[in-house]
Amino acid sequence: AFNRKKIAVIGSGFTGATTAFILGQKELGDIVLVDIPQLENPTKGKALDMMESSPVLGFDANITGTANYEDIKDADLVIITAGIARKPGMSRDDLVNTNAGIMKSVAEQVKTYAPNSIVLVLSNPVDAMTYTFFKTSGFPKERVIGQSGVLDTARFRTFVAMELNVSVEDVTGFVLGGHGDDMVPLVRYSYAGGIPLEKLIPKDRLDAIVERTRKGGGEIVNLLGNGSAYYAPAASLVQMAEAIIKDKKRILPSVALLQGEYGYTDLYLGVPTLLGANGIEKVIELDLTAEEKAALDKSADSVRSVMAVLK
Ligand code: PYR
Repeated sequence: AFNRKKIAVIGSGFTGATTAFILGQKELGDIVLVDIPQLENPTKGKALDMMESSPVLGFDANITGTANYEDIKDADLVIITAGIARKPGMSRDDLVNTNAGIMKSVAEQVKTYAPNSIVLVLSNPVDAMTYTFFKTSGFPKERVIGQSGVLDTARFRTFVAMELNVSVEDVTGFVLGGHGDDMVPLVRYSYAGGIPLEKLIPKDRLDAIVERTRKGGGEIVNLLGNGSAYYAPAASLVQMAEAIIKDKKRILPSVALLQGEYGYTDLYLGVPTLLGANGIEKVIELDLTAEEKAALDKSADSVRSVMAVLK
């Protein structure tokens, strides 16, 4: 029999719901949207509302809402968006204690009901939360993956396309490191239509784009006034989900467990990876200049100091 993939989305807030909606539209599988018992009815309502859009938009996917983790049984892919979001004035790191508690309880449930799933983590601070899921679940590292670089690169690509007035599709970007203000956008590896950006954009403008990318999450937090970004984060999760579900072997940045790569050990950090049916099939290592490595070290130190709060 040909079965649709089963995708569980944990957390039915703006990000989780948007993710489910895009997954449905792309017909990547049947979707179970999960939230806490106090939100059971709103979660069921959002799922049913999405289902009712499917005849109009023209997609087939069962989308259901639940507060019962048994409903994620044998999911192929689990996407975790659960947790509180930051408000203006907060950094992602201010969320660490609250969201670590949530992440541990989610990890126990996923381990019980979907022990063979591949897991994508979005909850912030994402590097530390991905590590928390990894430790709590005992899943192999290939199957515990965080999302940050696809989003950070998407922001970079957007700003470059706006600057050059060219298609976003022709712009590639490359961001390494933790999902914080000291992430490392690598201009040297970024192109528009195959042309290095350094040949197309003056240095001061490019520096400004790098800076805006670093603070891109905060820019949205300040504009929204009460919560953080969700459209671009959801789209980024779906791109990673698609790479895995369709075994596309895409080279995308992931938050991956490093065991020696880039000189770091026992640390989840954003690096280029090969994503396919087995999850992270490879961490791609690059030669970095001394300056780039120093920037990455600084970002890794920031992630470690957040992790230290947890221990
Ligand atoms: C961001 O918008 O970058 C988040 O981390 C939510």
